[in-house]
Amino acid sequence: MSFKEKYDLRVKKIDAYIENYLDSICDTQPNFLEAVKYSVLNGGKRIRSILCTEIARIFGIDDESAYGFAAAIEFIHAYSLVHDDLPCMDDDDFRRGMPSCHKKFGESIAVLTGDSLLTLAFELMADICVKNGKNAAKAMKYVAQKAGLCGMINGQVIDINNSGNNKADLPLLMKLVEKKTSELICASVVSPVIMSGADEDTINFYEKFAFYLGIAFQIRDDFEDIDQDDGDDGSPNFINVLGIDKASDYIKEFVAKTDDAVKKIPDNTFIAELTDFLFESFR
Ligand code: GRG
Repeated sequence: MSFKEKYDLRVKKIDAYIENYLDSICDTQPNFLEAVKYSVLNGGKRIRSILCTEIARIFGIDDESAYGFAAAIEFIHAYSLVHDDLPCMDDDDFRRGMPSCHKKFGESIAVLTGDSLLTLAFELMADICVKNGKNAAKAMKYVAQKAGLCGMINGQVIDINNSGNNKADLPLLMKLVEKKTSELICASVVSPVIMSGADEDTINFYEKFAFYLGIAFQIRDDFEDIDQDDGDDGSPNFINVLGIDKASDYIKEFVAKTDDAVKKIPDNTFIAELTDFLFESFR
């Protein structure tokens, strides 16, 4: 099977899991369920959930727990995008090539869609904790820390605090990106490692891998924004802080660190193919 076929199959499996889950638990207003499904399922690369299920496979985690955590992290990611697009945040009319949630369903429904997705994520992970006990609870706490007050939301606050700051430097940008982008990627990679009961050194290794991958992923996203002429929204990014040449060098540095880490992951064929696919034009 080609990498593309393997990847598409995984996206299909995650999407089927998410759709099934939403249909099985939801007795809510039809327009609201439509907004929730629209925000999670319409497009998106599913990088976080694919990383989560693949690392879970490597660590021998059962499918129910792996898909539960993967879907929960996809819910958190989707909530962050819905809220980020709101007029009071980034004010984006489009997401994944389609009208953003508030453009299609109105602002009140978009706020509630994000709220529900975040709440659902914890309902779903809690189900797994009930079945799997302490290590799953530790993994859920880890996801909460990476997504919350000191994690991704903190990154969004750093971003808002620095909107229009044209004197932002690399340390500030790295802090912003570590929080806003890397931490949720870290939650995706490390939560199955924690669920497996792995030791501190192993957890630290996968945290580093996710950090390198997250930074490289964000620089890639910044390059894609200039390609799509969607570049400068006034927030610090790798292109406006470093310039194109230094940003190209910087992404190569982080892709190399990611590649080195991938080599140390056991049974790494798919992860290596995935990072090749993401970064092939940046080596
Ligand atoms: C509102 C709490 C809150 C946080 C918002 C995620 C985010 C923080 C803002 C969105 C804008 C942005 C560029 C975030 C950086 C992370 C990132 C690259 C998101 C896009 O992730 P992809 O490319 O998206 O995986 P898809 O659509 O493929 O799922």
